[in-house]
Formats: sequence, C-alpha cells, structure tokens
Amino acid sequence: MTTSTTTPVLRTDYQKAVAEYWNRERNPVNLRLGEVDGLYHHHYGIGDYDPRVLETPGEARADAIIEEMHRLETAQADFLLDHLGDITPHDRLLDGGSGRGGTSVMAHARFGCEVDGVTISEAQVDFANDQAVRRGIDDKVRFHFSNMLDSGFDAESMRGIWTNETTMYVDLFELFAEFARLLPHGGRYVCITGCSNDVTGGRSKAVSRIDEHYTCNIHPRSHYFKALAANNLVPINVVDLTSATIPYWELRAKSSVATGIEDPFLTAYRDGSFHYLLIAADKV
Ligand code: GPP
Ligand code: MG
Repeated sequence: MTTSTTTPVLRTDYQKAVAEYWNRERNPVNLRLGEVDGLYHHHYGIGDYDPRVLETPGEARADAIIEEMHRLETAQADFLLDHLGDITPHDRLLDGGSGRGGTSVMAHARFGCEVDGVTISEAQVDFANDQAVRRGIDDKVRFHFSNMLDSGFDAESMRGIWTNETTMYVDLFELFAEFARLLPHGGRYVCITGCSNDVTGGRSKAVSRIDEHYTCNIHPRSHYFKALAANNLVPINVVDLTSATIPYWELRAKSSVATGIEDPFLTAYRDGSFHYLLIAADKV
C-alpha cells in the first residue's frame, strides 16, 4: 500500500470528531454480541428472530437475546457478501469503514482472498488487527488507519469493495470517485445503508435523532444513485431491507443492551421516512 504523504488521514474537524467517537466506543451492544463467537460487527441485523428467546427463563434470557441479535447481524453481513459476485482466492477486496473487522473476517472465510479494511479510528484498527492475528489470518486480512475517501491503494487493485453502514459519514460523490478508481472494469461495489426517503420530503425528526446519536449525516436515497451514476457505477441489484431489519430493532428494544436509539429507528422505518437498502453496482 502506498500512503499519501501529503494528505492527513483525518482531514477535517468533523472527521476528527467521528474518529474520537469510535476510538472511545465500548458499547455492550457491540462487545457482548462480538463475544458470542469472536465476530465483532458494527451494523444491524436482518431476518426474523426466534420468539422463544423472549421466553427463556431466568438469567439465561439476556444472553439468549444477545445471541439471537448476533445471529441476525451475521446474517446481514452474509447477505452483503452474497452480492459481491464470484470472488476467487486470488482477488482482493476492500472494506470501507471496517470497524472491528467482522465483515472482513467473514469475507476471507468465504472467499479465501486478501481483504484490506480501512477505518479512521486507530482503536478499531488495533482491535481488528488483533482479531486477525488471533485467527491466524493476518497475512491475508489487514486493517489500516486510512481514509476511505483517499485510501492510497493502487488504481484497479480491488475486485470488490463494500461499505457496511459507513457511507453516512462521507460525501458520496467523493467516495464513489475513489471506489471507481480502485475497481477494474467489471469490479463490484456493494453498499448496505440507511437512507432518507426523498418521496416523503425533508429529513424526519426520527432520522435527525439518528444523525445526532452517531454524529453522522444520513443521505437521501436519490443521492446514492446520482453519485453512483456520476462515477460509472451501474446498479445491478437494489434490495429494500427495511421490513427485514424491523424485527432486529424490535428485539433490540427488548434487550439488556439497548442504547436508546431503538425507538427512532423503529419510528423512521415504520413511518416510511427511512429505508434500509442494499445496492450492488458494477464499474463500467
Ligand atoms: C453503527 O453500528 C452504524 C452506524 C453508526 C451507521 C448508522 C447506520 C445507519 C443505518 C443510519 P454499531 O453497531 O456501531 O451501532 P450500535 O452501537 O448502535 O449497535
Ligand atoms: Mg451494533
């Protein structure tokens, strides 16, 4: 990897604030779930939960709910990886905003290829690299303190790129310009994101509360497609996962690790002002 010597990783006060949030973050909703099997996620879940976990007697109930939430988060990452297309062990993949590394570890386990993760949180880089060492995959899965807007990797070096709930921290036109540079012709980009609904007009109160909670800036749905088109990224698949993620939030609201952001998510999804989308696009 060639790292730019001129541009610092954290370019703006906003990016410094985001990095600080993630450097400090120790939420049980992420750490307790990660401890279930050592896959640490920073995204939400999809699919129906087993209602029997809520009937688990005594002290085992809280753990049963945590295990079930973790299963749904892992299902979400599997669904994302399903959309990367045919990836061989000789390919290389980029995880844009790699968090504690869960999706990258899963991608390597599935495809056997090299995976590079980038994040602007040094604590996340250290945590994720430590996970790769523990798994003995650190020769193939590496995490870098790097800005996905300016990753420093060579042009056309990545067969596939994904962002798992990270695009709300950046300008989409800048991001997709960088991804278009990194992908060869026919390379695939997969995005899972929450986006606001242009049809219902401006940002709803619930969406504003989500932005405030994570110091992010949720984009309208239309911005994704404008920014993809402007950068030669042609959608092949768009899946509305909104109804598939609602059960996760219902279960999370009943869990011992709820953070308080559950009601805004449920409100925004139910009132139609917010969607949970997967978008897969090919570079042409
Ligand atoms: C965090 O996942 C995800 C984001 C900050 C992006 C916001 C996502 C949207 C769809 C709007 P996390 O697992 O770190 O969050 P939490 O700690 O709440 O589980
Ligand atoms: Mg989480």
